[in-house]
Amino acid sequence: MIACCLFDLDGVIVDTARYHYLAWASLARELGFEFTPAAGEATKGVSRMASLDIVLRAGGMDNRFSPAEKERLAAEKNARYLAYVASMTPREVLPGAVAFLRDVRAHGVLTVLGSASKNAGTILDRCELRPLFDAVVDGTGVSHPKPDPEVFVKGASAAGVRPENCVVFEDAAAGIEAAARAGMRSVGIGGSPLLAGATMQLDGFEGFTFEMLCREID
Ligand code: B16
Ligand code: MG
Repeated sequence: MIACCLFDLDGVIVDTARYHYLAWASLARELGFEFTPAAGEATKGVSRMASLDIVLRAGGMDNRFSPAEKERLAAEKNARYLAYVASMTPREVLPGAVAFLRDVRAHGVLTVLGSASKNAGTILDRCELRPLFDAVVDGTGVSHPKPDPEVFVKGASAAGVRPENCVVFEDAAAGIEAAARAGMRSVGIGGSPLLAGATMQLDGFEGFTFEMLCREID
């Protein structure tokens, strides 16, 4: 039985993954190296500071900066990222995501956001998505980033649903691992081979329905 669907935000509901990448890449360029899209994959679903470490490692700059300098670099990246977010509109919600959220809710199943992002609230407001979620757990409310299961455990508990009755929708390997560690089934979104550990995979939500989900994994 599925009683709650938990959704990652970046790369699942909205395409902010490319804004994260563009902001990191421009920071890297300023530091004197190229941060490739392939290297950027590893930052998906990972917290801001852990992403910064991935970026610096890619440029061979692991031990170059003090903690205070790293805070400044992360703040600079966030400012660049927020410049993209500021002009987001509901048109940037990924195809089929709103229809699927509505369909899930029409079946009496709870919908919860489980995102690592500290900017999730801003994005939900810009894209007019808040009314589609029964609860929101984001980077402002968790202390252990994915692949730690905390964000999904808190989401399920906010919904009052047991983990075995939850399904997580994720575009990042760290999120699929977090779901498994929380004892939840998962749907890997986007077709990356890195999501092979998910219960099932889906290219995107277009044409996908709650009944199809139940048929596949329930
Ligand atoms: P912020 P998700 C994650 O969001 C992103 O995938 C990841 O790239 C980002 O580093 C992380 O949020 C933190 O984001 O800097 O906005 O706090 O995929 O878990 O919704
Ligand atoms: Mg994501």
